Amino acid sequence: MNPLAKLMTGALVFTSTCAFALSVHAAVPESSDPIKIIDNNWSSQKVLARVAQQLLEQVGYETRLVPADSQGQFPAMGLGDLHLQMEIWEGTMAQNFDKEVKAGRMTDMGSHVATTREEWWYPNYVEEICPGLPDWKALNACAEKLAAVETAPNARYLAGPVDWIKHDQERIDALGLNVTVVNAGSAAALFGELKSAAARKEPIILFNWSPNWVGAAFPGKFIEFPEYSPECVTDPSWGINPDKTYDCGNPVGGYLKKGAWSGFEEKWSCGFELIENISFTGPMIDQAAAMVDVDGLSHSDAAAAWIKQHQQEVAEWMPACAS
Ligand code: TMO
Repeated sequence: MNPLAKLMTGALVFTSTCAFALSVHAAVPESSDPIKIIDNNWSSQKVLARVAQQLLEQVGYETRLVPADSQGQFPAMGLGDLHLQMEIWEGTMAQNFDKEVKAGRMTDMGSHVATTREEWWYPNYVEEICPGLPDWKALNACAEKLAAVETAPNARYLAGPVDWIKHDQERIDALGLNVTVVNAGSAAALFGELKSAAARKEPIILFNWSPNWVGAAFPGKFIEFPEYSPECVTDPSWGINPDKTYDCGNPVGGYLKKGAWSGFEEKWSCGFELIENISFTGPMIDQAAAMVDVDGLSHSDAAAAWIKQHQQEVAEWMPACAS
């Protein structure tokens, strides 16, 4: 075969391969409707939602970030009004998420490598004020030392914003704790109080979680409540209080999942594959939060910097259909 004929045969094979590929896989994006990604109210979620957004846009999708609260987001995803959540925390969201998955309205897109804990927490110096911590049984004996003017003689517990439903009051009742819950207005307010209390070594007990940037900046511990079991929150007879639910702590080693509207896979199938492949480690989540809360980047700049820092993992997450 002369060189020209050879080239032409090659071109023909190339063209027909492409045509075949196109007839099997719809072009990306399969739909130009925007993928509505949920934007919650804590830093790692905001950054990693934008990481997902920037990666989906790289592949060719239209996206929107839509603010939603931790509980209302699930019925909205079930209805298809919202489409994607990158951080589903077992300790705050399992019940509402499971309900949508069981009804077939949401898809469980798998767990990240990272495991999670969401619990009452204190900076280490509080042990000097309340010996016996981290055991929860130490709390009542030092309630007055952990009190604030508005809670005395009860200890003050600084919880997160109200949409992070934590059932703190149920737990306080079930375990007979002399503690009053005060809700912070935002994650920034929560950790702002920690910062000023720690600067003056004042007692503080507050909600915290892991992975997060806080543990690296302020050494501290979670309070150890009776071990969590799913029956603890459904069966009053389970646990040390035979008449009440929530006589236990939050899950230790809880899951962190991705979840989507059940119609996502059919409508944006290549994007679905991409999200399925994504798996965050604990340190990846710590970094996402620290870029904003410690380094002061905006959420979208942090997402872009995060993607740069994790180029190798990102390349591995990109599915074949994206190229
Ligand atoms: C859902 N959160 C990480 C704030 O506990």
